[in-house]
Amino acid sequence: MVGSDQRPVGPIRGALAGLVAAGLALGVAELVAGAIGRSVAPAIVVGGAAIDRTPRWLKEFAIEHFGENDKKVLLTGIFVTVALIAAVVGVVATRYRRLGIAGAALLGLVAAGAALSRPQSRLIDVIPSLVAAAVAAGALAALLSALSVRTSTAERSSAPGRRAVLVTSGLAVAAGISGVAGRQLQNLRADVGASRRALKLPAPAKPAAALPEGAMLKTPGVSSFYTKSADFYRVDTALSVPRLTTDDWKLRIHGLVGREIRMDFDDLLARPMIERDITMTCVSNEVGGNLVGTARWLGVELAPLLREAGVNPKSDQLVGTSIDGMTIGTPVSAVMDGRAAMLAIAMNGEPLLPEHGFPCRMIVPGLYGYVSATKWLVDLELSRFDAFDPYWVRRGWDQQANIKTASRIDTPRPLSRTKPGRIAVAGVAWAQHRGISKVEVRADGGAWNEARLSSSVNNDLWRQWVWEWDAAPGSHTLQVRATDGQGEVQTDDRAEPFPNGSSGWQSIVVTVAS
Ligand SMILES: Nc1nc2c(c(=O)[nH]1)N[C@H]1C(S)=C(S)[C@@H](COP(=O)(O)O)O[C@H]1N2
Ligand SMILES: [Mo]
Repeated sequence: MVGSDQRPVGPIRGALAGLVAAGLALGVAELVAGAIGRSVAPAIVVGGAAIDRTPRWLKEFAIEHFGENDKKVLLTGIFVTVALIAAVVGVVATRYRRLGIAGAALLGLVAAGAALSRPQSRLIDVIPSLVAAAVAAGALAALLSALSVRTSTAERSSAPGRRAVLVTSGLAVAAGISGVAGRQLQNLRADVGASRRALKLPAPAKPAAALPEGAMLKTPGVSSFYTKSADFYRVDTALSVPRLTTDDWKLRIHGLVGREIRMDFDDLLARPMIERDITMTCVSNEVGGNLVGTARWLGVELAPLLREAGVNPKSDQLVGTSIDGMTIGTPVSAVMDGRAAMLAIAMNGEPLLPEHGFPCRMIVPGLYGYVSATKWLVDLELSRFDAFDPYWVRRGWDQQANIKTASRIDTPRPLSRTKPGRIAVAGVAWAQHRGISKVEVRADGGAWNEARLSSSVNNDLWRQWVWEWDAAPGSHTLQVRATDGQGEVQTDDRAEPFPNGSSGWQSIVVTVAS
């Protein structure tokens, strides 16, 4: 392949060529994704396909070690991997030009396959990855030929020729510009920030009840009664937050109904709104964990809407689908039994944050999020449990899962050191839709002591609790357990989150200095 007017390209320059070609391919793909208005850039679809296939132990490991940064870690991992492969491909291409160029194109084809494998994918989703394949191959070929041209200066030194420098740096700059421009274009096409700012929230027809005296404890260290939206736990499979504006939002209610309903956001806003304080919990929450939060939700009551559609009595599962293809199945009976099941548009007095489902999500008190809380909701299908398995059920989680009674010690912190004397042991307890009637705490396996509870607001909410402990020097174990509104004591049977939520009493060790 190396002709008489060419010189071999060294491995370092080959690796650089591979990196620049990959960068340009990814940048141009962002532009194309922006142009077609779909969040299907190669790294996003590969990451999404990886999430779909991640084994449970790895998912749990990621949640445990990276928490809400799990998506950043995954994307960083993808970019580092792509960079390594691109560098290797570039080096290979210095010796086997055709093989290297084919390898570059193959990377893009793999991404195209990933794009097609995503739920809710469309054929056009392969375009950014196919373009990336062509750009990667073309750019690598161009870079290698520029690098291998003999010039009069290059003949005398090992310095790269002018053309090589120009082509390489030009393509590198083009990579950066196209990537940034692509992101901008995606923002312009669906300006969620502007859509959120423009949304005027209607006043609720049924406002939330005023909080009674003593609904919030003032004990330092205890979780605040309302969780700030920005601090609210986030759990979803969306590698890039779906961009859905109120203008683009549409909802279809169909399936086992008498009359299909289609509505846009104005139709939704025109309906009477309810407002309700509700504590949400993720099924992946470990004993003592923080995948739980409380907010004031505003939305359209779901039961009257479904009644308008006319629910066929054969339907027992309501399947919500999000714009990014997540499917979540909720028992129709729970939605219709009078609880505050809603299509929420606001959280804590503001339109939903994009990460929490803007512009519309489902909320059903009492059920874990994976069976109730579809974010970026666009489709509701009245179906049957024996006819359709949603995303997490296909991965082995239970079809139905009520939130289990749980209690958590917020203060003192596990393994902390304190001074002897009176110490406030405090935290929160929840048993949504049954309510909390009692919380008990004990030290070192002794007698249970009843904690003081914050006043009850509604049975879909957590309650804060506090118990004054006379702490003597030494190492101590503190344990907590709650009793729900039906008199059922929280079980001490330890269970992992899989397949229907964790259980067991939280137990922490603290040291009291002498
Ligand atoms: N579209 C979509 N909706 C979703 C999910 C998701 O992955 N995608 N995750 C669910 C899960 S498992 C939980 S616990 C809640 C979390 O909602 P939050 O992130 O607003 O706290 O959203 C639910 N709704
Ligand atoms: Mo969850």
